[in-house]
Amino acid sequence: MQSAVRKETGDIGAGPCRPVTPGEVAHYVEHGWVKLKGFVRPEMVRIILNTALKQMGEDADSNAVIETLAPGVEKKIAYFNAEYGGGLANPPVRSLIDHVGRNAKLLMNRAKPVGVRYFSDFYAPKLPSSKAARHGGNGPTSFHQDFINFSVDRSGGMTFWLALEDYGPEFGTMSFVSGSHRLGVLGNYRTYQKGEDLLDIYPNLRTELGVSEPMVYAAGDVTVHSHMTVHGAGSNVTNRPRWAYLMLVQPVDACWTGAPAEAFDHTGMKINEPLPEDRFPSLA
Ligand SMILES: O=C(O)CCC(=O)C(=O)O
Repeated sequence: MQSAVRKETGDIGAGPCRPVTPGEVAHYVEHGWVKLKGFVRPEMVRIILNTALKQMGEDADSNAVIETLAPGVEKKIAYFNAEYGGGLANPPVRSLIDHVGRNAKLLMNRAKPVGVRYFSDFYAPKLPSSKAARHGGNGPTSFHQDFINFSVDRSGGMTFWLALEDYGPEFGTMSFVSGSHRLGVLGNYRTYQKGEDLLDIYPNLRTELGVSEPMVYAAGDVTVHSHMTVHGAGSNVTNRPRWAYLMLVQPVDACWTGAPAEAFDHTGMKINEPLPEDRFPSLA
């Protein structure tokens, strides 16, 4: 059943990206994901790609190796080589993150509107599968949901996935299971057995909901997915990295559950309280 789209989108002003349209909000509400063509301006895409190249090298594999994210949680995953983006401290990128927050508020579409806060930003290059990689990140992205990894007490969070160059399916672009954002929590990808993913555990999703074609992105295109939406990607079978920059937001009233968090350091945080404003600023 499609929820009603509750808010007017309106003009959010000129900036590093365009505003989402009412049609895009309706698509996100119905399917749990949406593609925003030409969302980020080319100058901003260039700034982000240049910063990523400086931090990670042309091969996207020259950044420092970090072994663990939290006790018992390995950083190395097949999906991509994640590197913190530091966007809040970089004025032009901070401006993009602020606009992402304002657009996320429109997409979130809560009946009683709430604000949106920054959650994280990182580069997520998928490395070529034909080459050895110091960080991993050169495999497929198993079909999964994000929500359970984030240790927050409510859904509503979403990821803006920005393509920094033009990429088709051969680079390992994402597919989405439309409508899966309404299914509840389906497990943590870290529990999957080797070679298994969420669609092996819940095979009915393929037939009952269907899996989208892998996305085709031009530089500056964004897909937004709810942290409840099942998504995955193939390997990058080209000979160069697939550069993406991810900006994640949460509803402002989301509270830390107290579970050890792999996405952030919970030092000083209080169980059942909203994420602290100094590290997770309100954006909209
Ligand atoms: O970039 C990918 O291949 C996967 C991205 C992803 O899993 C996410 O944004 O949650």
